[in-house]
Amino acid sequence: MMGFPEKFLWGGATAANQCEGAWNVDGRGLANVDLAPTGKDRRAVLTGEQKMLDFDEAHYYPAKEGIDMYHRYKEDIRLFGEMGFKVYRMSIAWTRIFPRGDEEEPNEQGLEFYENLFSECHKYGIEPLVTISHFDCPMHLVNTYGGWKNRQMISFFEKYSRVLFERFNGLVKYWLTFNEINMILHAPFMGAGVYFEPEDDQEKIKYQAAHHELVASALVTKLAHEINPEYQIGCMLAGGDTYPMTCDPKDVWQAKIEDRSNYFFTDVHVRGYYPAYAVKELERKGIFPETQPEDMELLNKYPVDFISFSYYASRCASADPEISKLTDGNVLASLKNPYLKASEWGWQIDPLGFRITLNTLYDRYQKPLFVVENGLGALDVPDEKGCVMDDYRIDYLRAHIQAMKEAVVLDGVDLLGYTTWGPIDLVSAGTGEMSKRYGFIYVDRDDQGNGTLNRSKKKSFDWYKKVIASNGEDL
Ligand code: P53
Repeated sequence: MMGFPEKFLWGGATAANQCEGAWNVDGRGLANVDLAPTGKDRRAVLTGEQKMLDFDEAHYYPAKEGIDMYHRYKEDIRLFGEMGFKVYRMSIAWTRIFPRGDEEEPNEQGLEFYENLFSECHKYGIEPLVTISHFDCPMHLVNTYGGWKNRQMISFFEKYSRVLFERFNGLVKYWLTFNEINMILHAPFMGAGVYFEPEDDQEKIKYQAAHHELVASALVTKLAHEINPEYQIGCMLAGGDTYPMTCDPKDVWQAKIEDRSNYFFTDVHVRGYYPAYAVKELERKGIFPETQPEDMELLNKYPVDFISFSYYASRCASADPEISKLTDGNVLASLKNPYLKASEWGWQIDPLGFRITLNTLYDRYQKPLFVVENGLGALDVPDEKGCVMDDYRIDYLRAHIQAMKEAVVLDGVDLLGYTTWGPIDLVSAGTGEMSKRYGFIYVDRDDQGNGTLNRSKKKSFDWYKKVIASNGEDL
């Protein structure tokens, strides 16, 4: 079997709020995700059901210091270079560039930080892949405008994106607009800086906010191509196909409905219009978003260049309300699939589901795909020599890379690259824990913020290096 394309982009992916720290350094402003604590209240904050407008004494906020990558990025990128990364997916903290979000002029210190970081990548031949908003929105825009439920966000985002496209021209080629845009339906404070009042029609607000993000994405896709026609702009979906729990047609239909709630976002991003099923459903429920005359034309004329997505697990759906109650309590709930094993955090391990998802996306759109997150969150315990022997992580990744290879080689899926999630341990988005680790590089820090922050290689470090060096042949 032939292998991956010669120019296949291997690498890893992180997000600003989960690793940079330095939350108030060099002019950075406060962001929504800074206010997500660890512990039992995190979920309600991320979903917008519990208001957290400032830090309080009762909670610990892991994003404030992250893994201090702001001060240690040179060491971290050197290690990525040592593994042979061709691409590094990262995100820009909006609040480093526009600390409040509605200023006229950007913060020069923030721009310099990323300029230096990109130059550091290029020293090692690493191409940056930049997420413009990874669960990230200035708190000033949340407090003053209500986050993405307000249409004015489109122009703040446009201004922010313009600054990035102009300043980093020549340093960056690949951009993603919104990380996991479909997560807005599950965690709208995280995805869109939106929280709710008791009387709110939550569904309506979520789709309104989603509409604003989709229009903003099309608008900056247009802008990017005007500034540099070589720019490649992608959307980003929290991926993973939904299986029916049984072959009862009711379960099959339920799985389709749940898949559509996700693929709605890529349908708009890629095809450039609201799909019929969404128009009908939103109208039926009386929650079709308010639009301006130019919106539909923008969506239509400026679709994305490629589709990126995360894949950790497949999902399961049932039409039986009793069974449907038995979800696992993650931000993204799913039923237990009896055929699959799960991670320590209950995420179901399904490499064939990865091949299936790659095929679904390619069948549906025939556009280039980019896998920008995949990996195993696990409890790593260093042995007596201080080394993490993470064979379980190697097993997970090996099986997923094998499935991805089958999608490329046997099924003909056009795939640009693959970045594992968290090549260096970082703060978990879902739980805020450090102990849910994904890295090839161990970071000495615990869930309470103790530890030296020292970096060390796990067993998987040399394994991934070998995978890249052999272009995915030596697994
Ligand atoms: P953590 C839920 C379901 C799928 C992907 O997640 C998700 C989430 C949010 O928890 O998020 C993505 O850290 C996201 C990353 C995140 C990663 O998956 O909860 O883009 O920011 O860290 C893994 O284990």
